[in-house]
Amino acid sequence: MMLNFKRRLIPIFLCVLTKVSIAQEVPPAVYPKPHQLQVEQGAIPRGEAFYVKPGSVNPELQELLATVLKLDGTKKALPLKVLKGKSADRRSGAYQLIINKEGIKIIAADDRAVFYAAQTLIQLVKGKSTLPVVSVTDYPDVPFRGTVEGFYGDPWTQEDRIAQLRFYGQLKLNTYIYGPKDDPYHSSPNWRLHYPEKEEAEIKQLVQEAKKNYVDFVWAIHPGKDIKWNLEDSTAVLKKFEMMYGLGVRSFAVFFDDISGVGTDAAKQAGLLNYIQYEFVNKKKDVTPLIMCPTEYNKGWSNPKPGTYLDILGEKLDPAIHIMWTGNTVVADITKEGLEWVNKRIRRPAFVWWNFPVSDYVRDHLLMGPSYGIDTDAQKEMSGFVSNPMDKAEPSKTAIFGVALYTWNMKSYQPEEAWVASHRYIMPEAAEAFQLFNAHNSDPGPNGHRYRRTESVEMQPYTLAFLKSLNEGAYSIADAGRLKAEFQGMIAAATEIPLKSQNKRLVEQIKPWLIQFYQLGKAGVAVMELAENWNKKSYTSAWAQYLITEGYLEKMAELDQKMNLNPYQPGVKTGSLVMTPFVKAVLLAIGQQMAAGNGAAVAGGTLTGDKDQTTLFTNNAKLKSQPLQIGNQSVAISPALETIALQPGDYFGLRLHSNLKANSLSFNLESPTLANWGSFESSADAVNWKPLAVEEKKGKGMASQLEGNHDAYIRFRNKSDQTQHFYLRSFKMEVKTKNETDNGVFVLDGNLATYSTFSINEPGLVHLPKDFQQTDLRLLLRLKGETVTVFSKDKKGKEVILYEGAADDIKIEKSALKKIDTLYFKTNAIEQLRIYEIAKY
Ligand code: LOG
Repeated sequence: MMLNFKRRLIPIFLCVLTKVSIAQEVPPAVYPKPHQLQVEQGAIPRGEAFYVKPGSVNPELQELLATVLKLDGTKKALPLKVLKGKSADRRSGAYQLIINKEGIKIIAADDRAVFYAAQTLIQLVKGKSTLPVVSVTDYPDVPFRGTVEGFYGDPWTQEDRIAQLRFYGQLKLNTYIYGPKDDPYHSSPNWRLHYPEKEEAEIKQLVQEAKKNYVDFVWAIHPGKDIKWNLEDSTAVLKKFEMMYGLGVRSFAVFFDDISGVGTDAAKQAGLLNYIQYEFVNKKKDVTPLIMCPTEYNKGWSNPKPGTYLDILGEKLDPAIHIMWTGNTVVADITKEGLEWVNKRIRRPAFVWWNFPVSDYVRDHLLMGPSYGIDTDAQKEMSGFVSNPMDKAEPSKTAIFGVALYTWNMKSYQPEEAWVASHRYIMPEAAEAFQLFNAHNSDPGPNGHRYRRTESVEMQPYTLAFLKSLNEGAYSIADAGRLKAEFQGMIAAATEIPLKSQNKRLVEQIKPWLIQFYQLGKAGVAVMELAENWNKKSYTSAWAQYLITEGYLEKMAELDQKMNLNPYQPGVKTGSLVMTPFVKAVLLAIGQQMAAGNGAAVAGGTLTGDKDQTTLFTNNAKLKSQPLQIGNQSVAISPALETIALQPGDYFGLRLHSNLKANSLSFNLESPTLANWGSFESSADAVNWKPLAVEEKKGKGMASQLEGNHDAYIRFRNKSDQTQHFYLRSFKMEVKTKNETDNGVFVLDGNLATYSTFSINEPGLVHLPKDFQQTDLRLLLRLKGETVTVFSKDKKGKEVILYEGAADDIKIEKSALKKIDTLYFKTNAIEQLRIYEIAKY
């Protein structure tokens, strides 16, 4: 990769030199892409001094322009003229920038537009020795563009937010909505209270920073969990807004998402918002239009019947107030048709709350892929578009960059192109490495919202082709080469990013994933080397390589247990859609071929994995796609963030793999009245159920007396005749393997994914079936340098040693196996050593 980069640098360097000599440089790309940018012949030297008529430009903007221009020219110098309020296009942010032999002219709709013209100018001259002769006509497609800090989990830090606001200014984003779910002063219990002094000072500072970057700092309140529809609470909201106004806030929002109970009443919500509109916004004069997030904020969760929630809002809510909308589901693509559907009901263009790249429902993943699935035909259907990002602010910039380009100039938006450009913009020091990392860290994995993203797009065809040929007993050199290079690229990228990136905060926030990515690169290189050796029929080195690959995968599993521990989706997943499964599939396929003996391909080329699986067991639509978290000794249903409604008779629980038995169950369903409406039950066949005794308080509790219960099904059921609401905070079972199985099962199953163990305390033993007694045998072990003694016993019970040593791959000749039906394994090792397979040579 490094070589590649250097090779590319040289021609660029030469081209700059030649261009300078004819006094014309190609201006760099401007982001977001201007609507019109015309470059003409000629250039003005950067050293040229410009004259600014005193008082004609606001001092802060003059200071900004002075970072790239000399503005100390006399009256005779070329003029820099700013004509504010003179633009034909009245939209906030619309500007014209004209640079030619007569000087520089900025014609702008407002101060924000002057600021944007300056941003364009800065990008045009950055790193250049001349000013181009250009004429730019530019304006935003979407009036309100930016982000909503609206996720669950650790809110962004002050530094993160300041860095974001600067990033927004440079990319012409004008909206930042402050609404972190886990700020208790934004939501319950403290939405009625003053912020503590420290937080007040921080918000003040943010408002100032936002102002400098022409970003509206929108402060949102989330009162719906415990609001009472009376004058006291309406006044409480108003009072809180007054407090925030006192800190400098001039933009406000009210969120009613993810609540249940009385707070969800559309007419009451509209009443409160209208009250704020009349008593606050209209009176203040300098407050921007209110924004509200409805309770039914996506099509999937809204009542389709005419005259219900959304229609009530549409009819009652003051037309000046914006209504947010996440699309057809919570996490969804944004389509013109989808927006048309809701706009009809709410009687205004929706203000889009795009739940990307937010990762609060898949906390073990990063969403670093392109911003795609947003309709470039939907400009007229939206009044605003904000992205809900990850709790990791810096890495979220990749997606936000795309949103900036999309909302400014929708028709020209190309997701892939924007994504590639974002890497150069965000991490110029290691752009290619960053892109490679991001390419393999984009899919959220299976999740309750059923939202998926493409991942490893470039590599996927190679992985498919390689696996196909492998399963046909062949080996594709070209595919292997490309894949191995990619895995080496991963190792290099994981090393290069922390070394070269100037953005230490970004590196810190993706660090667990970088560590995991490095391991994946190692595992990938090892598995490709295994394939190489296996193809060359060097079986012994192939077995060594098998163990090395497996070692890296085990290391990944270990890191997944140790890093990013959170109660929702703990762990760190990388390359989880394509590259990690690929490594595992190659290992499995070659392992199967090895176990089959003689390196012959398995008939038909298909793998016989274990069909039996632990599964979620439910009849509730909202819970159906909730993934499971399967650990070594535990199974949990991935927690959900929103309230869940359980109809009478609805249930959810787990069905265990036939090889597992339950040890204990722990749960937290956050319902104070749980005992009155719910019951825990177990069953062997999902037909006959018996009650399960639990200790429970306010919906939280345990069933620890599961000893002796071998039932495969455990569930929780709504036994009442009413719909009940609860939160799925946790539902977890500790499990044990039923270990009565004969050792021989694992060692003779033709599957290298299973194995038996032995140690100094537990010698091993394998009964050999008839057909294994008349042939040379190959023993595949993992000894980690320890010594094994393989022996049989004669009629008198005396040990007959067949092998003694530390080799992982042992051949035992047919001649030594006469009349032997049992192999014994012993060692002095304390650690458990493994017998993977006994195969026929
Ligand atoms: C929440 C939001 C959360 C997001 C993704 C909205 C309007 N509300 O399901 O806080 O970050 O989904 O998990 C939401 O999207 N609820």
